[in-house]
Parts: sequence; C-alpha cells; structure tokens
Amino acid sequence: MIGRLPIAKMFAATILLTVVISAVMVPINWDGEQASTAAPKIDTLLDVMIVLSAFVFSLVMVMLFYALWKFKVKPGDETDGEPIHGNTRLEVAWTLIPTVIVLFGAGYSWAVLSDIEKTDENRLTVDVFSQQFAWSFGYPEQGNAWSEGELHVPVDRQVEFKLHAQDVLHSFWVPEWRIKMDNVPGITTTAIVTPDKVGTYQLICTELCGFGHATMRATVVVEPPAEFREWTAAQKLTVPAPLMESIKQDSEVNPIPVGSGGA
Ligand SMILES: [Cu+2]
Repeated sequence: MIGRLPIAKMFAATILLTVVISAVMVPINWDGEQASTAAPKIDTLLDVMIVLSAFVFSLVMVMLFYALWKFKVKPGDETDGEPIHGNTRLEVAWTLIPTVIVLFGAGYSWAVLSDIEKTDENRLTVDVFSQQFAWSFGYPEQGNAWSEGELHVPVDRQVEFKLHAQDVLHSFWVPEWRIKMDNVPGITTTAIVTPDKVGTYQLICTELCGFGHATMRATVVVEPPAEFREWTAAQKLTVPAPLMESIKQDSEVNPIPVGSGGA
C-alpha cells in the first residue's frame, strides 16, 4: 500500500527550486539593449514566462525524483505493481493547473501585443522591400525617397513598416526593437515600432531565404527628427516604378488590430 504523499514538503521543494532557477535565469540579459518602447514590455513578458516555466519544470522534477527514490523496487521483490484505477483529485489537479497557466500566458501575451501594436495618429510610414539578398526602403511621405541597404528613422516617433517581399519569404528583425515580422510575397504585412534610443543597429533577415541569407542585413540609423529630415531630403533616388507596381497587387493580411483605435 502506498502511503500518503508528503504534499506540503513536495510543494515547498517545488517553490524552492522555482526560486533558485528564476534567480539564475531572470537576471540574464537575453535580448541585449532595449531601444524601442516595446522592448521593456516584451522583456517583462519573457521574465514572467521564465518563472512560470521554472515552476512547471520544478514540479515535474520534484515528483519524478521523489518517485524514483520512494518507489524504487526492493532487491528480491518480484511482485506486480499495485492495480491503480485512476485518481480523480490528481487528474483534476493536473488538468486545472496547466489550463490556468496556459490561459494566463495567452491573456497576458494578448494584452502586451495589443498594447505594443496600438497605432499613433502621427506615425511615419516606411516601405520595406526585401529580395535575395538585400533590403531597400521607401519613404512615401518624403516623395517616395529610396534608400538601398540603409534604413533611417526618427527617434521617439512611431513607425509603421509596410513589409514587402519581391521573391521568397524574408523576415524583418531588429533585435534591439524586439519586433520581428515576416515579409511575404503577394501580401503586405505590418510592423509597428517606436524607436526610443538614438543609435546604429542592424536589420537582420531572420527567415532562411537562400544561399546569401546570412549576409542579408542592413544598417539601421535612429536619429533626431531634424537629422532624419536632412537625410531623407538628401536621398535623390525614388522608389523604382516596377517596384511600386509590384506591391500594388499586394493584399493586406494583418490590418490594424480590432479595437486599437487606429485608422
Ligand atoms: Cu533571409
């Protein structure tokens, strides 16, 4: 006969292990510098998920090692195991706890996502063109000024990136902004970012797109608005007509989220 489990002790061990793992994992700066308004919110979300994962991991490990130690077969014991026909309380617990954790994670992520995707009235729109293996950028509000390989944006102003792909899937990722969105042929996808730190960063293609994928990068310059205006005015090329023509057929798949109050 199996005796009663030391639930209180196992729970205490689980909490202790959770605290130890979290104390090691949470202070690690996983994603580097924060350079957008979304970055701290995403990093906090990640930290909360780390703590929840540490709890689940600890719970499983404590039960596993308790079972290994407590129910190990004695030497010479040739009897069969106990005929156990379920345990309603245990089954309710192992259904309810993960359900609560997953629903909380979904709700919290949803709240963060709808917060960081909220659009401002005075946002700047920038077209992002991607092809094997290069990036170029169009500025529709600045006479369709065109820049190849170098993206400039003003600091502290929301930017709506309209992402286009000329050939295969690519993906738009500036790690310091924390935002990542796929560029998909035939459709226009959108990434909303408010850069809040002046500096030079790297735009990295993060969708395996062919032999040159690893080199598919562009320089990102976040600068004061006056410098941004000067820079766009100095761009003498405009977006080539065939490029503009090719994106006209695109359809929007991720329009502004419902309820965000955007245009
Ligand atoms: Cu790529």
